[in-house]
Amino acid sequence: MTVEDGRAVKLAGDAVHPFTHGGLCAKVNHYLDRVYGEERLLYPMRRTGPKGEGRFERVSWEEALGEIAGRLRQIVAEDGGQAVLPYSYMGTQGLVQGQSIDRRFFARLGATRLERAICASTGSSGAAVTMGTNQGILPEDIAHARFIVLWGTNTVVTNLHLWRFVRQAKEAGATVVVIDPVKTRTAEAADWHVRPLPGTDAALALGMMHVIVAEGLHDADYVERYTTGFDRLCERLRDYPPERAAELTGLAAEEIVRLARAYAAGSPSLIRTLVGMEHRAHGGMAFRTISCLPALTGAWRQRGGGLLFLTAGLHFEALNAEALGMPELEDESIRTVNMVQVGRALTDRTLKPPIRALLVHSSNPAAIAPNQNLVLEGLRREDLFTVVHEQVLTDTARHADYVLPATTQVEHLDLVFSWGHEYLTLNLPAIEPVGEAIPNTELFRRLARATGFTEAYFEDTDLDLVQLALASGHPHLEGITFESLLRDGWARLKVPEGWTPYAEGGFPTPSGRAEFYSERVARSGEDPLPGFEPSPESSAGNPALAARYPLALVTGKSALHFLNSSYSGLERHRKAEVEPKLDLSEVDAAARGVADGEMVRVHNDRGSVSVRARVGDRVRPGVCAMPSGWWASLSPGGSSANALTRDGLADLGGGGDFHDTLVEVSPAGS
Ligand SMILES: Nc1nc2c(c(=O)[nH]1)N[C@H]1C(S)=C(S)[C@@H](COP(=O)(O)OP(=O)(O)OC[C@H]3O[C@@H](n4cnc5c(=O)[nH]c(N)nc54)[C@H](O)[C@@H]3O)O[C@H]1N2
Ligand SMILES: Nc1nc2c(c(=O)[nH]1)N[C@H]1C(S)=C(S)[C@@H](COP(=O)(O)OP(=O)(O)OC[C@H]3O[C@@H](n4cnc5c(=O)[nH]c(N)nc54)[C@H](O)[C@@H]3O)O[C@H]1N2
Ligand SMILES: [Mo]
Repeated sequence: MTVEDGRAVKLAGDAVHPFTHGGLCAKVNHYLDRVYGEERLLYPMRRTGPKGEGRFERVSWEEALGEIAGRLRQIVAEDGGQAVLPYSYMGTQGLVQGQSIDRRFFARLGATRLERAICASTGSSGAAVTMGTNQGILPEDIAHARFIVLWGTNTVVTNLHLWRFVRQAKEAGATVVVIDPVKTRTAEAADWHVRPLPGTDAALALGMMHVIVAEGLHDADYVERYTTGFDRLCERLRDYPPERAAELTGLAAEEIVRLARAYAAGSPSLIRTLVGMEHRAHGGMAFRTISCLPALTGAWRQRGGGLLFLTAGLHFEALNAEALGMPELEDESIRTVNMVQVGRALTDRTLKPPIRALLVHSSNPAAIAPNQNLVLEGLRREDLFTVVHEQVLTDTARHADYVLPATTQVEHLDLVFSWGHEYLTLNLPAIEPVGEAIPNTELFRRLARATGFTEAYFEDTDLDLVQLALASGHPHLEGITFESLLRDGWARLKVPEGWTPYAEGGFPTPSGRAEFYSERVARSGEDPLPGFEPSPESSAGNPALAARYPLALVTGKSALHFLNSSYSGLERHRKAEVEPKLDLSEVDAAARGVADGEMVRVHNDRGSVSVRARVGDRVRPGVCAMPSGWWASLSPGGSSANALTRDGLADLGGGGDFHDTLVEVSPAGS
């Protein structure tokens, strides 16, 4: 950051950073818009109009905190701490601002506990059944792979920095396959786009495994030494010859055979996956099943082979995150609310006690949570006391009784882990807070004081918190200190170079092997083997519903300039995206009398969204897609993608099933 006279004037990436090479993405490129833009919230404000209208008056911090603390004390006295619900997620990707003093505050209050599982938890739990962990290889090692399957991930849009290493592999002769029901920018850049019906990946993986075993393409030695349950897996695979897998996935049997052979022959072969597949009723099972492939072929043996998913586990192993959030303060008998189902929690009149106060920071549930209309119904409750700590007036903040201004990344101290690489970053404040903004930590210190909490653990400074996180003694932090981070800005966790974590087995499962068959799952009464079931909201799983709503809707992160719903409030970023569009196949468009570029209504029993149709070959018949991330208030018709999405839970890990959504599309006005 270049700062002149106390004002940030220029932002650039660090050219020597081994992962980013100084590249900034389309979102962060104009981060200073977020810092100084007109949209920025500068002062505490109190609501003066009806909820959602967005009319507020400026108040002092003292007044705001006094009244908030008073209301909280009153609610806790009448109904107990559980009447208070915290809501926060990934607004700040850092450890200090993301999960520290706030956690202590809500634990001390005895508030309802929030299950934060909307991202990566289901996939991780699924992968862990097979591998014992979600930790695969290091991202840069994708450059060593020669057959790369980008399975349910839109790398060019969501993880641009990784693309550099994919390109390196491609230049060295690698084949890049994308498995995605949607023809994304990544699919366009790949050598081969495999386009299964949404939610059928487990069937595809089983079909591939059938071919691999039938043709003897598996690594019998690896299987023998480092896996368990192969014989039982083979029994299961009998149910998935390529013809059956083809029927379930909507692919040609020939393509499944070709993919299986090419994958098994790849040397090394790598599956790169992210969260695209997990937001489904059987998302955990999909990850569990796909994770069997590299164990079956022994792809783990070679550098660049195996599976690449998340690296966050490396950071959380190394750092002492618990010293920040102090989970030991939490009373585990207190109920939890899953963040995916916040709409249900806020509108459930049978809850005892009901949620009477909602405190939101670092998240925008009105845009990112499924079943948006139910969320908004909850937020509109006049008897719900809502406080939102934000940088901009989001749709969630518009419903608040008090909106409090939050600092941005350039105004506060943080220690930033990474979901996708092994570099730890020290985030130093470059400028003084703009207006009267304060960091999340400071908000909860002040709230604790105003509420009358006197525990010493509310006094930890942000610097104390950084030091606490670094003081774990973990070998991956060897030589990494606050001073070294201050000097260098970032540090590579001390994971060995050329790390091949499971080249010789050593999976952290109960058996120490990759588990095709899971004894633990068998004991829980669930399917001990990988398998496929159609989603309860799909044409195969619910034909009656599909008769009314025949199209499967995918709402991924196809907006290049948004980070979930962050940046969608900024004019420059929104203009760059122009408008949300619905991708529709020519067949489905013609059947509905919809022309390319025409406004349509996408609808189901949960809601209705107005968008412009983009007719072409981006989706196959029976499937449609539109971006998530748009705010309802800034969308045509006042609703965005999540107004349509399902708000059930996935089979594992507590994630949502919002991609299992059926809709109908009609010309606007019909
Ligand atoms: N530009 C941008 N980048 C981002 C984000 C953003 O909002 N915008 N968000 C960040 C976050 S929080 C995350 S978690 C990551 C997520 O990164 P990704 O997982 O790469 O992104 P998604 O769009 O969630 O899903 C990826 C793809 O999965 C496909 N998909 C949906 N259902 C299925 C299915 O059943 N099978 C298969 N095979 N594919 C399916 C979608 O069509 C989509 O193209 O991105 C991060 N990066
Ligand atoms: N339909 C559909 N829904 C989805 C997804 C999808 O693919 N499709 N993806 C899901 C996924 S993977 C994820 S991760 C979630 C993301 O859910 P969230 O983490 O809630 O994502 P954001 O929309 O980025 O909201 C973060 C908010 O925090 C604010 N903020 C940023 N920094 C700070 C700070 O320091 N302090 C405070 N107080 N506020 C701050 C930002 O301004 C922004 O409004 O969405 C999920 N929802
Ligand atoms: Mo995410």
